[in-house]
Amino acid sequence: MFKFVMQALFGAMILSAVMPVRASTLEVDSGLNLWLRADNVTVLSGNTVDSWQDLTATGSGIGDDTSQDASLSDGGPSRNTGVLNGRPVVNFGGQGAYEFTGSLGLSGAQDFTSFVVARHNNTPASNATARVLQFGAITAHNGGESVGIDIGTPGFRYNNGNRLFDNDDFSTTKFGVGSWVMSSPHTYVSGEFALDGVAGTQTSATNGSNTINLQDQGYTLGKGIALDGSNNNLINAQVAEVLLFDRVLTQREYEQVGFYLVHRYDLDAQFTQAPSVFEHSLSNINLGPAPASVDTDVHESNVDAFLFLEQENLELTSDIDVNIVSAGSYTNGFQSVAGQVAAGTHVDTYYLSFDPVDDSGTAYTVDVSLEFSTEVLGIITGNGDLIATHGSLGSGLTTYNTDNLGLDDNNVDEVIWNPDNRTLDITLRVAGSNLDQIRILVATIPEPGSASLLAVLGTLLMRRRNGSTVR
Ligand SMILES: [Ca+2]
Ligand SMILES: [Ca+2]
Ligand SMILES: [Ca+2]
Repeated sequence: MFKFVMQALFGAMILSAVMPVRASTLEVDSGLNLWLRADNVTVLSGNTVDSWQDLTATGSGIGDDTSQDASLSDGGPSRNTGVLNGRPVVNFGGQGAYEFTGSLGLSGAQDFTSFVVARHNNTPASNATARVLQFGAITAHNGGESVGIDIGTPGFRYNNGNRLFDNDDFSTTKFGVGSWVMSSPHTYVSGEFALDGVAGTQTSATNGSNTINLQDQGYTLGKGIALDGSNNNLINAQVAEVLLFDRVLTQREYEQVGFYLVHRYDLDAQFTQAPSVFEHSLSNINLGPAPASVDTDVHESNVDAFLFLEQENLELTSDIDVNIVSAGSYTNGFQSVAGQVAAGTHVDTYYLSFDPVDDSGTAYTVDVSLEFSTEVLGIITGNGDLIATHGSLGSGLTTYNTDNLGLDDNNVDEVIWNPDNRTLDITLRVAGSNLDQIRILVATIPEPGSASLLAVLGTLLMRRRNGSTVR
């Protein structure tokens, strides 16, 4: 009731809590040219899949924002519902496949990263050249100017050569997440395959120094194109999702995409390195490179706070003074040191900033709820304590304000650290040209194998209680 009164006073009109929709979110879309999911297919008569929609379609605002939908080129594939964690798959029976002929936006000596979630219908050995994706010279079908991404014996095939891997293949009993990464110098040596986040071991390479040199003529899905233009390497497998980026992802981005797929399909795979946001309803969040500045009047909004990741997996080299160190409800004492996070602890640091556009003196209030995937260890709310830790805990990429920026003992600013040690409910009130900023230290996600994977996959979940749903 107190918050309702304050919000009414300050003009924030939305009263009800905004609960997030629990759905997996892909956090990496820069350079994403093609994104196919089996729940986005057009189904004609029976279960036959007529076309498979590219989720980066024109108007989506995702990735290349260009439609490259796959059209059925031969009969056969069907959509089977409820196969994988309740989600559908497209089932290729070894007879039908898809094509898109047109510009895909990849050409020449090209970096790329592709992810595929798939399972074989029969033994991989009997389908060794099964080709889930081929892109390049699709209409000219010049085999030297396209690349095949294979899931039988997994690897790359292009330009009269190949690089193949022994990674137990994609199974008939378990869906796997395959990833194919091509980087400079764009020879077979620089093509890397991994299954379920584990790097494959090369078993053979033919003409390994040949470089990739793509013609930009589209792609085939579930088959390859032979030199005479006929189909080859048709797959007999189920495919849930395909992503193709026109670049090499950072390690962090790679882990985030893997995380997304594992979470979406409830898979057993080792993408555990990066904290990530799977579900949230706030747009003002930045887990990529830190911003250049959070100084006064840079990231402004009258209704939103802004959160970004400052550092991850930072080992503290000294004890860090914090103003809140345990669960409770706090409305004052924000400038007092309440405890420490000990040297040697590995932390991720986040910075939350509220900076209204209107600096005239009108007061603005926001309520923010954060749910982290790991435990909160301490919160810095004091002006001097924030400034003292900009250098050690902040981002080296970011310019910070160095004066009045901590929380106030005015009984409006409030931090509720909930007993689960993962969720925070925070109220910030700012008037004039001031800022409310706090720094949050959370435990770094453990390395693979050191803790229950699914326990930490969960969420860094963010919702804004007094604002409209963003997505
Ligand atoms: Ca596209
Ligand atoms: Ca301002
Ligand atoms: Ca304040």
